[in-house]
This record gives sequence, structure tokens and C-alpha cells, in this order.
Amino acid sequence: SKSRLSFAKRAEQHRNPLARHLFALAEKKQSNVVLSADLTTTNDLLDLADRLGPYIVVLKTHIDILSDFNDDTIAGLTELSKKHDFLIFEDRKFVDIGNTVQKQYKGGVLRIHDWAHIVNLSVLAGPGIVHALEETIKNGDISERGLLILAEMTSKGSLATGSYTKASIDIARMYPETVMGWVATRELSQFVDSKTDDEDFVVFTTGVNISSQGDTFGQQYQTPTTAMAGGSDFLIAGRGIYAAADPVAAVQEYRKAGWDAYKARIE
Ligand code: BMP
Repeated sequence: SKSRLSFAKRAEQHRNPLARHLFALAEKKQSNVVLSADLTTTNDLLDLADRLGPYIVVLKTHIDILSDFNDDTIAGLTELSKKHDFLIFEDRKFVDIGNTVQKQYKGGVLRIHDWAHIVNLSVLAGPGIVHALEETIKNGDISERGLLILAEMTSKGSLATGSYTKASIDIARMYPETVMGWVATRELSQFVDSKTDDEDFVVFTTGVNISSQGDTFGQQYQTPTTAMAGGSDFLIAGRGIYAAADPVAAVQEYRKAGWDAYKARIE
């Protein structure tokens, strides 16, 4: 596992340019916070991204929840990602056969591949989905694009456990050039073969909240501190930040908690 190495070291050693960029951004901004910006109008989304952009390394979107998605949504997000230096992660959770997913990634009204640095997927249908997304990335003329595999889920009763989680990791390891890591609640070191020590899959953790245990639909939270102690690298937080009375104060609190915990675990 690479979780005891500094992000600076991991940035230096990583084979994937997007992962290198991400680790370097984290060091520069002293933040491992991914803001889950689950707002439903373009104005609210861009306003939040502008105010909180300085404190985050990645902005995670659910672009299909916007009631007024249009070209300005993407122009605005792209401009803010440059202004504040953060990456964009569309939480699309692709799950279909490769042929369909390729069209969903490249085309449609959303044209996700054009603007999202990172997208995620589930391996329910087997490795063909990764093959298809990788082909789009490799054939495209945009250099910084990467995939995350949804290896676990935070909601109560999730079926993404055990052999499913292990299969997610095995498939990630088949595509190390485009799969930069996975979304999981913890390090999953029991599934990772430590023989090949040039591997460095990045762990993104959802379900992070300082002041709540969960919601009425089965969401289950851990804190930034417990997530980092469990081997997470990047903390994804939504309502804990954007629904706080003062989102700017909240993002600073999550950033400090995440960064302190990161500092505490590196060698
Ligand atoms: P919140 O912090 O407000 O609970 O939001 C969590 C975000 O992470 C949501 O956008 C949700 O879709 C996403 N998510 C999750 O909560 N659990 C998972 O297992 C995977 C997710 O992508």
C-alpha cells in the first residue's frame, strides 16, 4: 500500500498523468477534499464552485440532476476549474455494456468526456465497460482523463461487497493506464496484491460527514478522520459542506480535518 507515502512522493512516482496532477494539486492546495456539489440549478452549482473552489481539489458533479443544464453550465464549470485549479469528476456510475457506455460517455447532450476529467463506473457487467471507456480515452485528443471503479457503496444493504469488491479491484488492475483508483469506504488492502509494488490506486471515499451519521434513505457516514485512518486518500463530502449554515467555513473545517489526518499517517 502507498498510503504511508506523501502525496508529493506519489505524484513523482505515478504512471498516470491525471493521478500525478491530482496528487500535486493536493500538495499545492493542502487539501484532499472532493466537494460533492449536488445542487440542482446551474447558478447554484457555479456559485458554490466559485466560493469553495480554493479549498478543494476535485468538484464532483451529478450533471443529470440540473434542471437547466445547458452549454453555460459546462463553460462555467470549466472556467472555474481553471480559475481555482480543481479537477471535475462526473459521478455518472456507468454500468451498461461497453458499446452503450461509449456513447453515453462521448455523446448525448451531456458529452461528458469533453469536460469531466474523471468519471466512475460499476463492473456489474464485467470488464468490457472499462475496455470501452479506455478506448474512448485513448482515441481522444484530450490527455487528462481517468476512471474510478465503484468498488463499494456507502448505503445500508449495499451488494457491492466481498467478491464483487474484489472483482472491481481485479478489473482495475487490468487497466492501470486509465483506471486511476476506486471509490471505497476504506483501503481494501486485503484485496490488493502487494507483490506488484509499482501499483498505486487512489482511494476516493464517499459518505464523509462530520456532524451526521446518515440519512433516512440508508446513507451511512464516517468522519474525515476515520476515513483517512482507514486508508482513504480523497474525501468526498456533499451535504456536510454545501448544506451547512456557512459552506465556506465548513469546507475549511473538512479540509483541515482531512489534511491533519493525512499528515498524521505519512512516514
Ligand atoms: P452526501 O455527502 O451529501 O451524502 O453525498 C454523497 C455523494 O456521494 C452523493 O453525490 C452520492 O451520489 C455519492 N455516493 C455515495 O454517497 N455513496 C456511494 O457509495 C457512492 C457515491 O457516489
